[in-house]
Amino acid sequence: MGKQTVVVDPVTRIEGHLRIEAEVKDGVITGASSSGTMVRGLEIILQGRDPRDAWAFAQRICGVCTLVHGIASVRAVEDALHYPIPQNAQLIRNLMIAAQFVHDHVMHFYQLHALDWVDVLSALQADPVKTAALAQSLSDYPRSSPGYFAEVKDKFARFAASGQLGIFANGYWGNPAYKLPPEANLMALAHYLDALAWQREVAKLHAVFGGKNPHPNFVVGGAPTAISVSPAALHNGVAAGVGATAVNMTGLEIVQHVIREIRRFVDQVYLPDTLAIAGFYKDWFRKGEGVGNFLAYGEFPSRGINDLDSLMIPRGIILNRDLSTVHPLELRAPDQIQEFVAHSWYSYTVGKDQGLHPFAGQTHLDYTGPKPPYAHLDSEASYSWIKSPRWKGKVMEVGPLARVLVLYASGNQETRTLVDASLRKLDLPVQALFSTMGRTAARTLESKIIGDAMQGWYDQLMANIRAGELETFNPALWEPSTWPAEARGVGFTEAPRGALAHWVVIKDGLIDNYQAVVPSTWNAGPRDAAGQDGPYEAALKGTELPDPAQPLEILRTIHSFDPCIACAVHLVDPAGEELLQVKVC
Ligand code: NFE
Ligand code: MG
Repeated sequence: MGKQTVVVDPVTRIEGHLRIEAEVKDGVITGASSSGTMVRGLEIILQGRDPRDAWAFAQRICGVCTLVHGIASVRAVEDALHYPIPQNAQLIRNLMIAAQFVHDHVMHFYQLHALDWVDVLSALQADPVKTAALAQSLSDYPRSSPGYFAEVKDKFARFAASGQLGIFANGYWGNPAYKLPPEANLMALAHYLDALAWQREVAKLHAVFGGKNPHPNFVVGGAPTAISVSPAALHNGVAAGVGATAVNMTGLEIVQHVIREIRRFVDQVYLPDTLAIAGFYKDWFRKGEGVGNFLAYGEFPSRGINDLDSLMIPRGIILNRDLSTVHPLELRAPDQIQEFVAHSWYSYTVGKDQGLHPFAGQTHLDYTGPKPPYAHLDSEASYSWIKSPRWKGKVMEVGPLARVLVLYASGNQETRTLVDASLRKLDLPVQALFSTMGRTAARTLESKIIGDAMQGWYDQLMANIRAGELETFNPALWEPSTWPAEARGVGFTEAPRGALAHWVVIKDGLIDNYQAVVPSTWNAGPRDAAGQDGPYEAALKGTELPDPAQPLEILRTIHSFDPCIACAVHLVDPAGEELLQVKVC
């Protein structure tokens, strides 16, 4: 076999428009280019606006991680103004972020990533009795009877017989890279459908605290909801409350119900499914390794957000897969986090080879590429609307794996126990985490850790309410007349796909500069001025691609990062709307 370029554009079952071009020699990927092919411009739209409104605009960066840009934004403004928020607001934010995490991870596993591992057509060959036996051997999830699986199989068989596979169209069904037996495929198909119904329940938590989902409301200075609960109601459980926007006992009971549903689904379905499926693909714990440097900003404060010791997920850096040391990082230091545009369709006034810290960041669109639709990227020049963030010049992977590694390396006991037990079940060493399947498993494991933690935040919130502590909003610094003439701040969070921060510069009460550096920007960005591959690009190198016309292996590794390109560029290329297309030249 000679040299080929395989183009996957757009990659489907992600958010946004991503193009991958891979150079393939003798059946192995020797180099890859990752390109965000859509451009928006939220950072530009925000200039000149009231910083208290920024969250509502910033949140529209994305419709998947709908809440996290709202959180990063209000935190950035609060940081700039040294604006403390009540503890109840902190707890409500923790619960909202956590619900987003687990909702998003389950959706990624079943709706976006599962079909890289699960051959749904093979489910038509499954024996429902054997499927039930398999499911019951994995967990005590109640929807595991032979009758249930027979029903799902019949429904799917009628669907397939109609000749239209709908949401399951365009898969590489029958590809020999699929390893699950028919019964495991049927079980996963049933859980794909169950996961949709479950997500509808989880979304209610955002509606209780933020008025709606997607895109719940936020407010600079606290939580956008009053708590309205009478002491009598707390004792007899009767719903009480006034005002359509106040959280009452009914709302709090819905939140408790959602937390139970989250934990139940993770324990009974998501975690056992991940371990069972991973067991058939153990070779993928050695593939898609990537850059080996990991970064997490940290999340889930028990005190103020800048009290880093109080973060449940710690902040830190892991270099060269070395779990013996967690390195510190600083979000304000001008020489640590910088964005590069050497291979991006942007210009910098300081020149294209310079990096800029986000406080001094620039968003000047400079499209120099070919007119779409184009045959190939010019990967020697600029080839993406995504910038290339770096930490001290180094390429960093962000996301669930980064967080689980930082938790593990800093000695978090629950994480150690869970990770070690999972690896033992699979008979794998800890180094197996640095891989495509490691990323996927880490997403599940952190869902368990975060879902479990939700009960503690809920109990704390309820204890505060019982003690008469109802404050959710601090009005002290709401009026711009109380603000300094100039202020700047950074708001960080962990989004489902990784470390996220917004940097804001406020002058005379208005936004002078606003820069978002987003998880998928870190992971999907192109090469930098030094020629270092971005994380997607690095992870694809060395991957075997036995059938370039069915690049399932590219999808497995790219999907393991859970790409979101709307986030990554936060800045459409209507001409680019085509179905997944593979070009072999
Ligand atoms: Ni649009 Fe997002 C998350 C953020 S992405 S999905 O998670 O921020 O990179
Ligand atoms: Mg940006």
